[in-house]
Amino acid sequence: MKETAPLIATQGSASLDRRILEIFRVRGGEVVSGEELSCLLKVSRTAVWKQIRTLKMLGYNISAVPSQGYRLISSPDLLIPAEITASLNTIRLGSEIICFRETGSTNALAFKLAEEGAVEGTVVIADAQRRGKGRLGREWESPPGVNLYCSIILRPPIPPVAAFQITFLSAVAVARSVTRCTRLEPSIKWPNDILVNGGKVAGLLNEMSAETEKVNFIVLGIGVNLNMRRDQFPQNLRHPASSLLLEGGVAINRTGFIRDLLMNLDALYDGYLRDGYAPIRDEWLAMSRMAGRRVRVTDNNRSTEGMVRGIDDNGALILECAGGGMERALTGDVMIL
Ligand code: BT5
Repeated sequence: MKETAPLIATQGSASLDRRILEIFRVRGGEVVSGEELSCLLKVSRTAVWKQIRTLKMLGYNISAVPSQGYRLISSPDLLIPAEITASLNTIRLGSEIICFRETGSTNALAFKLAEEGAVEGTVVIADAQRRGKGRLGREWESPPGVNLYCSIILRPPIPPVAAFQITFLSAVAVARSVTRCTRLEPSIKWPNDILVNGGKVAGLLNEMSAETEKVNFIVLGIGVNLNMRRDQFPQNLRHPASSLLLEGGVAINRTGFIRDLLMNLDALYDGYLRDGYAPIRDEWLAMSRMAGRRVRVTDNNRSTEGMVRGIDDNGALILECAGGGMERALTGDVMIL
């Protein structure tokens, strides 16, 4: 499949697949005739039949009842715009949703689209990534069919020094979704990991294009291990890693999760534009459960140990070191001791 070939094209609010699925949903499992579908959708019966055939190839179980019509029996957990936008209630996020069966990196693609002028709220999702990116040139393991890999374009009217606030905002959104979609208790590990029972279940990679005074755009890259199995993790991970399935014992519906995540991000972003960073910082601190813990921060070859006392207005971790002196860590990896 071509690098940029969408799984199903970008959703327009009126795409045929989405409208057919909506009709099936409203009818709640009833048979709908081809003629009625063609009337409601204002397309030919052949166009209806072709779209039904495409949906079946994607894994929708649609039965054709002779001389009566079609009935939707079950839907696959497919990351496609038609499913994600159903009952998606957002102000900015999801204005465009583009889904790929596979791509190199959703962040790389979203960055390119943003440079070409993609609107704020554009979401790029892939079922699998060949070169999923972590921070500092690291790799993000991205097998197909089990997880969420998405990148969201934002254009906040903020200076580049404030961009870290958006990273904190996205960590809070992911943690909220984990809480809502499971019975698990996530915690945020500075600066960008989401942990459950000490295992990393999600990572964030936010990339920015900026001028001296202003951000042009930020790409929020979010990878969440939803249904990844133990054998799908590589051996040599830096920190313990896990998935929501492994921790909670229950498979997570990917479409439901991304929908919830987009709604959380949207609400938090709207609040951020209105009320600023303080509420985000407070929620981040509450969810980080790091205050008062002893940690070691490693940045290149430098390592600092101390007790976490909070985060400052630049997103730096404030550490109280042996002897009582305070140190700030703005970048690096943190290990809880
Ligand atoms: C991150 O980097 O945690 C950021 C990950 C961001 C991934 C998303 S997926 C959608 C979007 N598109 C992209 O191309 N990227 C973003 P970092 O803190 O540097 O952690 C990377 C390290 O975590 C690796 O070096 C591995 O040790 C480990 N790792 C790799 N894959 C993992 C996985 N699936 N789950 C947990 N840990 C993983």
